[in-house]
This record gives sequence, structure tokens and C-alpha cells, in this order.
Amino acid sequence: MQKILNYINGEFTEPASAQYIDNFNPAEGKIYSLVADSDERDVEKAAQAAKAAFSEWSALPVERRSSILQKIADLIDRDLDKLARAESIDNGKPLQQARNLDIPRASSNIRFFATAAIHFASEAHITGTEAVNYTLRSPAGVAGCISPWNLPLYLFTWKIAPALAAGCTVVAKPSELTPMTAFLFSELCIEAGLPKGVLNVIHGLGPKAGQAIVEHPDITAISFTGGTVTGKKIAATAAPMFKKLSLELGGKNPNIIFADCDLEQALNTSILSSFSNQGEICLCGSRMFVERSLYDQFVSEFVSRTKALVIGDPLDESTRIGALVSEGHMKKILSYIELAKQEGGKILTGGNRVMGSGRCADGYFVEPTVIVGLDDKCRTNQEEIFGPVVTITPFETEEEVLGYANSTAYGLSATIWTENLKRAHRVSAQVKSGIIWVNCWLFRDLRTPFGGMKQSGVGREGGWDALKFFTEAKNVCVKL
Ligand code: TXE
Repeated sequence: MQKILNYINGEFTEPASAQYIDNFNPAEGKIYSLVADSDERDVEKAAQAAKAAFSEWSALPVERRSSILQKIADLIDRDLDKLARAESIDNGKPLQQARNLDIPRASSNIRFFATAAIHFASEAHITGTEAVNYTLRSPAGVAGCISPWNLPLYLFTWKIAPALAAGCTVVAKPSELTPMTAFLFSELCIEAGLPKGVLNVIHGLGPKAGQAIVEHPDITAISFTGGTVTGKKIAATAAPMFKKLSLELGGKNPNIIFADCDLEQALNTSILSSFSNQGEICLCGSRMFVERSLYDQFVSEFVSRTKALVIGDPLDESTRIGALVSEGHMKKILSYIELAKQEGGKILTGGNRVMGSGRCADGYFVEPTVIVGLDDKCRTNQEEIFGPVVTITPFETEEEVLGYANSTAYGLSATIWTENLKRAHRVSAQVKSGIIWVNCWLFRDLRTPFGGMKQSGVGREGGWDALKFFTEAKNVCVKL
């Protein structure tokens, strides 16, 4: 069976423990490869390699770093089909989504930061006629980048690209549930001529390999995307060590639909924002609020479009809903559907595990599920489910829906549907989320600040924010 090895100091390396974790194909419910079960000994080797590579990599002219990174992006484009298939098999997501979204976005993440770094200019502050201040920015050192399983190569590259472009060296850990594309990516780094030790990829369990990265004294900046509970643990370890910390955590995002919206667009996009990637995107709009006068019509059309979604074999081109990432995650989602029933929710469609056919007979499939009749304060409407499950709640006034939207501990993103320009701006300003989409969803410009408020995170990624995170600013004040 294929072994997914660590990539340390430019070479593929067995874990110090010589142990491996089973890696499942979630559409089949079967083990199909083995992942290195790394620990602090592997992290130590990776951190030493990254530390040794730092002086040369950080001193390279930015154009040189940029061209190596762009070569890696070219190789991702060349291997689009292979990487998309690997991502679909490893995660359970539909192949067409991996091919159209995940892998192209991985290459554009790298291209974006490889070129952004060239244009990253210092600021100057002129203090009247008395002094000139300018900002020097130097690479932050060895960065630890820890990424989740929902958008594996997409989020892995979203972290390591700005780190490498800024001149940091990196110890990265993809999720143990979806390690395959980070492993294939390591092969592309070797082919592109990335110098040894600049990127090191450690595979293994979060509390063991991930925790060792966060604890390592030579890894001075931590960028993490994942669950809020894990984020709290990471912050508790990193904060007393005074590490730089960027946390992108969970969400329970409102999707607010006013009666004056473009109904066709709102319906089409809300199907995507509810069920894309089986609802396993932190930006999915899991709580839908529809203005009362449109409610009945919206709900009936939304439910009929939900029923039409093709669920099944992720490798089948017509599939729109694939498998959930793991058996444990599937059970968690089914338990939330049970909870919704106990809390008085009515299931309008979905609610069950789907038993696939053929090779997918034991896969982890759950029907896209629409629930109504729940109070906004109940657990189903407050806790992150992270699956193909949405609730729909009617509202009468802007004030009422703002109360609902802002009622959770999260504040990652929100979507607002209205043709009324003034209302769009007014409501956008009052929703407590880091990212607002008006009449669209997941429309991304990589220059914009990306991140959440409240328990959805600390700091912002994207554009200059990411390059600032991976550099240390120093002000030089020259008296005139
Ligand atoms: O993620 P974890 P899990 C949410 C979603 C999901 C829940 C838990 O609600 O059900 O989180 O998912 C590594 N020190 N999101 O448990 O644990 C881990 O190995 C260092 C939201 O799979 O947060 C993996 O690489 N690292 C989300 C990464 O952290 C640790 C995406 C994320 O895993 C660690 C995924 C530790 N102590 C889940 N423990 C989003 N916001 O996009 C784990 N890890």
C-alpha cells in the first residue's frame, strides 16, 4: 500500500516512529494508503532543516524566490487532472469541484503571492520637516503552517505561498485525513528546484505532530486553519511563547434573503453556499433567513432544487454532492440532524445517510438536508455542523434579522441578498462578520482581507495582510 512520507530537507523520509496511520477513501469507506505517524522527533528534524535554509532563502532576491514559486504553480497546472483526482479520492469531494476549484486555486494562490511579494513596498511616514520614518520588513523566520481537510491543497498553499514568498522557511502539516495532495505537492517542489529545507512537510496527528510544531521554540510564527476548539489549544500553547499567530476558525454564517432580491440568483447561489463541498466549507451559509413575504415561495423552490442535487460517486462527472471526509464526521453530522429533530425542527428534505452503490456501497454519504421551525438560539442554529445541513428561518424586519445574524459566537462570513443598495450597505455594516458578500458568495479577490471576528479567528489572511504576517516590521526614524 502506498506510504505518504514526510518531506524534510528536500527528501522523502520515514517517520521516526516507523508507524503509519490508515488513510481512508471516504467514498468507499476503505483504507487506501498509509500516512506517516510523525512526532516531535520528525518536527525537530524539519525545524532544523528550515532553520538552516533560512539565511539563504531569506537573502535571495525576491524575483528569484518568485520565479521558483511560479515554476511550482506551472507544475500544478500541468498536473491538474492527476491532482484533482487525488484530491477527490482523498477527501470525497466531487472530481469536477476539485478540477474547477481546488487545484486551480492552489496554483493561483502560489502565483498570486509569488508576484505580490515583488510589489510589496515599504511605507514611509514623514514627520513634518523634522524626521523621516521608513519601515523595514524582514522575513519572520521559520513559520509553522497547519491546514485542515476540507479544501486540502487549496488551504495548504494559501498558507505556505505567502510565507515562502515573504522569505520565511516553513514546517507545514496538512490534515491527517487528507494528506495526499500535500505529498504530491512535495514532489513538485523537488522538480521545481525549491532549495532543500525551505519547505518541510510533516504528516501525522494534530495533537502529536501538529502540537510539536506549535511548541517548537524555533518555529516563531503559526498560521492555522481549522476548528475553533483546536484554535483555542494552539493559542494557549503559542501565546505564552509570544509567537506570531494567525487563526482562521469555524463559522455559522448567516445567509440573509430580502424579499426584493433577484430570486433566481439568490436560489441558485444559495444552493451552492449551502451544499458545495458537502457543506464542508467554513464559509458556507448554514443559517438562512428569508423575509416573511418571500418565505413560502423561497422555501418550496429551494427544497425542490435541493432534491435535484445528484449525490454519489465523487468520480462521476454528474455528481454534485460527494462523500463526507470521514466516518466520524458523518456520525457527527447525523447526530446534529437528530438534535435538530429533538429541538423541534422539521426536516423538509434529506436527513439520512445514503448508501451508495457499487464501490461506494460503504461510503460516507449524507443527503443534503433542509430544516425549518427552529428557534435561532437552539444548538442546531448556534453550533458549527460543517456538513450538508441548513436551517431556514423567516424574519419580518431588518432589526430582527440582524439580531439573528449576530447571535452566535462566530463571525466569519455573511451573505446578503437585496436589490436595495442602501439596505445592502446598511446591513453589511451591522453584521459582525469579517467577510460580507452582497448578491454573491465565495467571490474572491485574493488581495482582500480574509478572516473572522469573535470565535472565528484572530488576524487576517490575503493580500498585504498575509505578507505582513510573515514579516517583522521595523521602523527606522531619521531625524532631519
Ligand atoms: O479539525 P482540526 P477537525 C471544524 C469543523 C469540524 C471541526 C473539527 O466544525 O467538524 O472543526 O475538525 C491539526 N495542535 N473545521 O478535528 O482538529 C489537524 O491535524 C496543532 C473548520 O478535523 O481543527 C489538522 O491538520 N495542530 C475548518 C488541523 O489542525 C492540531 C476546517 C485542523 O484540524 C492540533 C476543518 C493541535 N493540538 C474543520 N489538533 C475551517 N474553519 O475551515 C489538530 N491539529
